[in-house]
Amino acid sequence: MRLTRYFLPVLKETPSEAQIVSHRLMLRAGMIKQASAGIYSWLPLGFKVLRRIEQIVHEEQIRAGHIPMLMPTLQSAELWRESGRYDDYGQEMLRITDRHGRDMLYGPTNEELITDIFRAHVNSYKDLPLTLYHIQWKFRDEVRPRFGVMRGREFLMKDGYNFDLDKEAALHAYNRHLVSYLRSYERMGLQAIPMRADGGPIGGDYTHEFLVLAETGESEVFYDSAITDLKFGDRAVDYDSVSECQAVLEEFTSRYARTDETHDAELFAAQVPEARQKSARGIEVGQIFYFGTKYSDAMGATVVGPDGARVPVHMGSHGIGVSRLLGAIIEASHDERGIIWPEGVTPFHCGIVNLKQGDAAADAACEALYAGLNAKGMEPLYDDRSERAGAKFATMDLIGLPWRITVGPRGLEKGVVELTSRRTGESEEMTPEAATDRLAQIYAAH
Ligand code: P5A
Repeated sequence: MRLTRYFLPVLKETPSEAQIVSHRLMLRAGMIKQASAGIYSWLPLGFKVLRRIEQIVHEEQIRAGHIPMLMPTLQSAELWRESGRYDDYGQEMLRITDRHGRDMLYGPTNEELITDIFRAHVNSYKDLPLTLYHIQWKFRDEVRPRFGVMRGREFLMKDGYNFDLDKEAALHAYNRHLVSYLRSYERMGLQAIPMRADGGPIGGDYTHEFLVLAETGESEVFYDSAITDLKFGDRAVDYDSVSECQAVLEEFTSRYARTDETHDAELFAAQVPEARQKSARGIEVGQIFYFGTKYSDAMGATVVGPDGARVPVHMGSHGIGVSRLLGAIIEASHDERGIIWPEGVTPFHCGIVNLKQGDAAADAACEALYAGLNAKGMEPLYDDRSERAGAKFATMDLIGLPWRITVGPRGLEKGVVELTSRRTGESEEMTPEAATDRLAQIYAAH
């Protein structure tokens, strides 16, 4: 993409309404624009990152054997009356009446809708296990929407639902989700720690939240600091293997890590050596639940079991806060100049800065680099504006592309350009071909 043809409305001023750094930087970098309280338009740069995060979530869900689909945002109140949640959900649910006087709602989550699909089409235990998921907009009329996309009213969530014959099989689905979530967050450059939490309006008392530690997080958390040494890495886990998934769950959840909802000070003191007792704040980027037959009992979702009798299915649901993740990643990865995108989610693979737009050699070298990077499957953002070098660098630093190639007449006389890491600030001179190859190598790992 050439910057002169792109739509990147960066702001010079720091927006006063934004209290936390991710919100400020998303506004300044022209990624989002507030449409109304807690509701945002995704401008091209923000939309690109959102799509990259979605793509990682899709790939990892499909790898785990979960099946993508799409349910609507608007739902009928009838199903929610069946489960009993229409009244329970309270003010957070946006209720709508259509022209025929029918009660509708903008879905805050989809347990009812998916259970209705299941009961209409699945009849036998032979069709289990089954896990369906989608990535769809949700609406929760939060009392205090704040921090930009972090606590929105309209937000994008990946929500998955497992249907299993018994508790044991459903717990395997739970573990499978835990493994796939660990992989997904690490691909986004994040460490998200599973912590024992509370079921809230979704239900069930077996649930973990995934938290990214950050001072601006809304949750208070207590944990054994040894947990922060755990890495999922690139290990291969067989998602069909009960023991392999169970082993990962045990490795990542056996140490004390809880949100304030389930924190037990006595247990914390007894289990964790004092030097490793940490309390901090965290951003909840996902949550997994096992709630057994809560919805299948209420809505009559049964299957014919192996002995011919009908039994209610065991269920769980599993969510990732896709739009919130942009905020969480920025909170975890920025400096005073702007965002620093991890390679896994960056909107463009690198920036090309032309120090002397209009200089024949510099322009030609930038064009050749641009074509070469594209030919290797990368997407560069070429700053081809007639701006001062300082302004070009400031824009690149603000929008946070992990790599920048700087092209100027002086370097070109020696046949070199400069490759700079946004994270370390280190620069290296090399030929344009070498820079392209180096980036191709870096991105092959992502
Ligand atoms: C699990 C999937 C559920 O709704 N039902 C379907 C279950 N869980 S949850 O924990 O309530 O939400 C899942 C994730 O969505 C994100 N999230 C939000 N993101 C932005 N703004 C909000 N107002 C908001 N509310 C929830 C969180 O990341 C949460 O973990």
